[in-house]
Amino acid sequence: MSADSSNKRRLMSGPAAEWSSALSPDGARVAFVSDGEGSADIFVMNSDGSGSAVNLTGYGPDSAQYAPAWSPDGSRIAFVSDEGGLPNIWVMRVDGSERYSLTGEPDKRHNNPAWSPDRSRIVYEFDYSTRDQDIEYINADGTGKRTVVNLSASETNPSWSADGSSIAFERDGDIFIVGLTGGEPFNLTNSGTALDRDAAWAP
Ligand SMILES: [Ca+2]
Ligand SMILES: [Ca+2]
Repeated sequence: MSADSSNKRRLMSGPAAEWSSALSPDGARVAFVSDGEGSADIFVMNSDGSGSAVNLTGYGPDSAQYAPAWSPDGSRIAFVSDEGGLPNIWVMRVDGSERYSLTGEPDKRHNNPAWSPDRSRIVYEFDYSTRDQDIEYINADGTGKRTVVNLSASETNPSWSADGSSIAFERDGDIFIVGLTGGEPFNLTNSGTALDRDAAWAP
């Protein structure tokens, strides 16, 4: 797909809504969410539009799967699923096999997973209570859960720095950075009323 919008190509067509698209690390495939088969599911297809989209989460017509995040080596996808309870962070291979609940707390809400650059950990939002999300990370094998940030109000949309030493997140319309070795979160934008959204690290 070129930057020229005249060359944009729709990957799927029809009445279903698609959202939350994520390119694979090599750019060859795209994961996205569609409700075209009755509930939110994660599909993968070639980013050049060839072939057809494959539904990786067609199990359980009543459960929602969304927020796909590719592992840095492109072998796995972390995602959110409410299979068996409230939304948790799950991991599957890119063919949909070997899925498991990473966070394993069906009575708590989780959202927005992101892999560490060495793919050993996944950071995510943990919904301590309404309007008070916190940031946690967990090892990719489900061990070593740890709180990264637990402030009043909501910390959301975490992402890792390229060297894996820090995490960026949003809070009250600003972008903060926190080191994993401790210390206070640093307000990067401190913009008062302006809303700063969707922090992303330079590669
Ligand atoms: Ca589903
Ligand atoms: Ca909080």
